[in-house]
Amino acid sequence: MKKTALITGATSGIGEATAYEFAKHGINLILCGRRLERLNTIQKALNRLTNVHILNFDVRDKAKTLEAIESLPDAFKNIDILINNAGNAHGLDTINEGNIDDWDAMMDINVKGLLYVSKAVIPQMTTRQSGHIINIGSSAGKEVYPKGNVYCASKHAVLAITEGMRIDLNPFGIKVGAVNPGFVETEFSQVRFKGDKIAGSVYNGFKALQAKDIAEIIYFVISRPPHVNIADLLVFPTAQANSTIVKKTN
Ligand code: NDP
Ligand code: 8X3
Repeated sequence: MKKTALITGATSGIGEATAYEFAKHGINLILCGRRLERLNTIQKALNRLTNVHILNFDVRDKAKTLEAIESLPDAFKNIDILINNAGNAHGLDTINEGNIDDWDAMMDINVKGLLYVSKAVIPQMTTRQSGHIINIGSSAGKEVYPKGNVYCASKHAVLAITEGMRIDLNPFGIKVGAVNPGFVETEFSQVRFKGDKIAGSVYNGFKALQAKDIAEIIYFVISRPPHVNIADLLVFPTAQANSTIVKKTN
């Protein structure tokens, strides 16, 4: 039987690429995000390959998140795979210069939003005693880099939540894991730097990971046999050694 996956942050970058990768493999898709036009475009493109339902909500809005997932039509109600991907960095500042609204955004989206979506999906997985949850963490969840403070904290929280989920959902046979990328060339830096031209230079001088690279890894993780759970996966571009060391050509 065809599986159904819910992907948050499916309107760009890693989430969008994962939607394309899953569609290629015939997985039914529930695609989420705030930018409705993009959801419509992606749905149109992928409908040829699989069944696609879109949910348009902001993960910061607890009530809307629960309501949206509750509203799923019967054909999409049983979610086998949850990809908690929605998230971003907002700003790159020292803790003394950081912006409180940026801090709120990162904690509200990357941490609380992930929890709200999980809260809406987990009960049906525990009832069915099956399911697979992948949280998109980051290398920033493994180490703290200068000016990364709150973004790194949010991604450390994602990893702690992932471990907690794996423990608590273990009796129900639910797989839980994290995929933690280093630099991936998406809209991430446009968002972090609020459209400033510096965003365009983040990936200069080396070959960053592409969203498709991560999507293929996520598909690999979800396509392992039932007894195999990839609990935690860290992936860098070859040029990157850690959060601060990158071999550049210029
Ligand atoms: P993008 O900016 O390209 O994608 C972010 C996605 O998150 C968009 O689809 C966006 O959709 C969604 N999103 C953001 N805020 C909200 C919100 N409030 N409610 C609902 N959806 C939201 O970045 P990436 O693809 O790179 O990021 C995806 C994940 O990967 C993030 O969790 C990020 O932290 C993580 N990551 C990224 C790395 C990188 O270098 N790019 C490296 C390591 C981890 P919309 O705006 O339409 O709502
Ligand atoms: C994104 C990777 O190093 O830009 O999570 O924070 S980094």
